[in-house]
Amino acid sequence: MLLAGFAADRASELLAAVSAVTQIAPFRHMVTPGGWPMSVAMTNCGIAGWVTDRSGYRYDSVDPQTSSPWPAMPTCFAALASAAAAAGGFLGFQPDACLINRYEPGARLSLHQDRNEGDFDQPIVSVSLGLPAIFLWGGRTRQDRVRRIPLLHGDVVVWGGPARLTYHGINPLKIGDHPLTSGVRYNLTFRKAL
Ligand code: MD6
Ligand code: FE
Repeated sequence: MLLAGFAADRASELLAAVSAVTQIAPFRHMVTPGGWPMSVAMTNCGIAGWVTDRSGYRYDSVDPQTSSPWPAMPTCFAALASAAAAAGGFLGFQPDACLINRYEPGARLSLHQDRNEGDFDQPIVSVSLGLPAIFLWGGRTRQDRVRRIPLLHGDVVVWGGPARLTYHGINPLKIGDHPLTSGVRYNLTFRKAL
């Protein structure tokens, strides 16, 4: 479910919290199991963080770059995620992990499933901030045809139930200038990882 503009009125508070998190756990280009640095810069907050390196994808309670726990989830993050999930029909969603993605022009996320979480009955809540992007929404297999859905500043996608393992991705970001984020797009994806 796309909740258009659901987070728009809280965007500056959310972006201030992103800035606070990234002073403790900086954005970095993680390496895929195949050995290539990702074009999207990532960090996490919450009790678990999604990481990738040569050994694979996993959730880790410690930031491998600092050997410290990930920063706590900001209160405004958790509140938004629960409210959006409820608006999407998932009552009682309490995320324990938030992956924060930063896209610069040209950065992309190839088609993937989110399947490192423990409980596929829990939805994912995804928040777009800053520059627009084209979201690729496929089907249950990589071969299914893909729809292209523009995601704008403040949009929230709530994703669960039969759609939980849908293949998805983000097209290469186009150059732009946004009043709140200048030349980048941020995406917050909230999960129940553990
Ligand atoms: C992004 N989002 O929007 C990347 N995953 O930048 C995701 O990969 C994603 O938006 C699972 C559920 C929702 C998402
Ligand atoms: Fe994903």
